Amino acid sequence: MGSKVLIVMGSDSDLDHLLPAVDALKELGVAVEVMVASAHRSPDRVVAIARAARDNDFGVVLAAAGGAAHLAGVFAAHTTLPVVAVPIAVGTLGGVDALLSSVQMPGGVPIASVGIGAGRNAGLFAAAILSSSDPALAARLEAFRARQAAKVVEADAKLQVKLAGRT
Ligand code: RP5
Repeated sequence: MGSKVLIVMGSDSDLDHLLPAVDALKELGVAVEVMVASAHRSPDRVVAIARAARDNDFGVVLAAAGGAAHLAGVFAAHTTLPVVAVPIAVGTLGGVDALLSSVQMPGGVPIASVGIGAGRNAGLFAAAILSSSDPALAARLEAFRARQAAKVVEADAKLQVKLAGRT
């Protein structure tokens, strides 16, 4: 299985929504590359990147686009790697258009999707996919989850102190 995550976005204007994915992957020691390629403005570029992705050692693709988002579906049509859509909120429909475009793929070439603008979750999910064939990454993901759980306990302890102070 490829070891890297490819983040492809329909426009450089999507970048801010994807930086949390980059940060999450770096935190987990996963190599990530980010590219701009638009399914409607640069269709040949999307096809070329998708067809080469497996040979370029990518194991998971995160495809971010807003509006009538079709980048993830088009990308998935040209690779058998798992593709996860990241619907971006742009324009009047607030990302619901991109979300529905992602989750309502007709049968045959499925993609997964995270929530609207959920870049960090997309990064964490990509790491989880890669961890199925990478024990060292699985261990780092376990440690990340443990740190996260500890923060919840810490928040609860602070809450109890605060509530105890109320009469
Ligand atoms: C989509 O259109 C892009 O992914 C972006 O979310 C949206 C707007 O793109 P720009 O007009 O900012 O380039 O294809």
